[in-house]
Amino acid sequence: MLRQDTIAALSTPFGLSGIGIIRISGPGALETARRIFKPSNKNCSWESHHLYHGDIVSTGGQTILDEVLISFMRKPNSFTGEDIIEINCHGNPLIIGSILTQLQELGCRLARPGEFSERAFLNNRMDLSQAEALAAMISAKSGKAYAMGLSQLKGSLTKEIENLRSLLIDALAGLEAAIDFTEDTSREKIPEMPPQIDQALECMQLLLSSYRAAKAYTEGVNVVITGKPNVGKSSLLNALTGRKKAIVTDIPGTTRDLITDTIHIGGIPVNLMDTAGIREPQNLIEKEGISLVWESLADADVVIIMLDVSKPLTDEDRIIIDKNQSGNIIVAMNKIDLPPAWEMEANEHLLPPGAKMIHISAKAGTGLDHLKRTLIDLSGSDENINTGRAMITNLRHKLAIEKAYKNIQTAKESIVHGMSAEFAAFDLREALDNLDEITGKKINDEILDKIFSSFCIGK
Ligand SMILES: Nc1nc2c(ncn2[C@@H]2O[C@H](COP(=O)(O)OP(=O)(O)OP(=O)(O)O)[C@@H](O)[C@H]2O)c(=O)[nH]1
Ligand SMILES: [Mg+2]
Repeated sequence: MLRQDTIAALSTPFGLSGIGIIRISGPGALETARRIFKPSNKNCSWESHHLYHGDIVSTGGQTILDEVLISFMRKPNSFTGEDIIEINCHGNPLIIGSILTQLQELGCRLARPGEFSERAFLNNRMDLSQAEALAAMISAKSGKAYAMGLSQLKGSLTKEIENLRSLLIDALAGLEAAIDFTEDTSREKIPEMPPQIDQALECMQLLLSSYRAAKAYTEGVNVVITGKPNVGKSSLLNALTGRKKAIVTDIPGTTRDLITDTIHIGGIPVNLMDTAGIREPQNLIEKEGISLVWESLADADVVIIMLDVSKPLTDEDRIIIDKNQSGNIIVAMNKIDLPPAWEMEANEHLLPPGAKMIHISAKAGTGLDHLKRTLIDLSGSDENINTGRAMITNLRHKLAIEKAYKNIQTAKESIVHGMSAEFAAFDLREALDNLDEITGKKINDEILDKIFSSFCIGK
């Protein structure tokens, strides 16, 4: 269904640059271009997918606003499936602003975030998972995340969902034969287990297990550094980032706020968070800082508990260890450049189960490579990940697959328990609906709006 209005937006970043690209999409795109563009060659025939040189002029035609290259992409062979005009003008916000104002005077509306992609989806140029892949590529924080987005844009996930759909449709056909039999004979026929059910469950398990590895590359790993005051948390943040991001002093309670920075280890974005030292707060500011630490610990993928080997263990250390008993934990024994005041070996029973112990000196830089490798090992990432295969990289898709998985399991159970085929058929249809949310075959407008409004303007 083609939209009636014509939209325009800058598709390149708003700032000083060599060129800026303004995109116009909709039924009025070509007519608008004719009124604003004065070709340098009189034979401008507006052939689709050709580039023309000339000037953008004010609507009266008296003032030249810029010298540009302009192209026309005739529907349906364009990104949105509508007529598109692209103006390559000079990248000065003043020029871009005046061209956009002219376009509005000629009846174009400024595009909302993601509106070009939304039109591409609504005009069946791509499915929803592909449109989301585009947004993910634009905001990718690592090369692998970009490659995963590209593979999804090329249809790897779409194909896998199609494959799952056909397995479920075949399974449904088998079950519906049993239902028809009952209607014909008034005798209940016990349905047989369609083999496609286990095949579908297996495919979905693979997809779901790809999510954790993909997430490390797409969203990064959230690492929180915690410990009592003065153990060297801020020193560690600075040592890992190579920047003086956090203030380091020998005064306990130096850090009050959460201080974050991102580094890349083996292509994985690692979001580091330095925190206030945990102890009985001595004032309101410190109290607020410490309550932020407890919140950030709840969202951490990996927690680094720092201990100072040069001073005896205290109750404050024990409280922090007690509060971090599960999850991915690294215990960083810091200040190994100083004489030790205690031996970890004698206190190993105090450590959280499964925690990795690493000896470091944040000041001297000792043990940091070991620490980085351990962070990556705990991130769930897979260096040899095949970014070309279908993967789940997006939480919305993961939740939809999980729902569909549950539907299929329920269908399987009702067949195992000899229940009427109608029950299993109902659950399989629910599973299909959940899968269709991923590609957008079936999705409500509110969710669509939410998805596209998170895209950037001009895409
Ligand atoms: N010798 C030695 N000193 C260190 C090491 N790491 C940190 N320090 C020193 O320990 C003191 C405290 O370091 P910070 O990094 O500020 O400690 P913190 O854990 O962030 O402290 P708060 O912000 O108060 O919670 C500073 O004087 C650092 O120079 C280390 O590996 N060896
Ligand atoms: Mg600090």
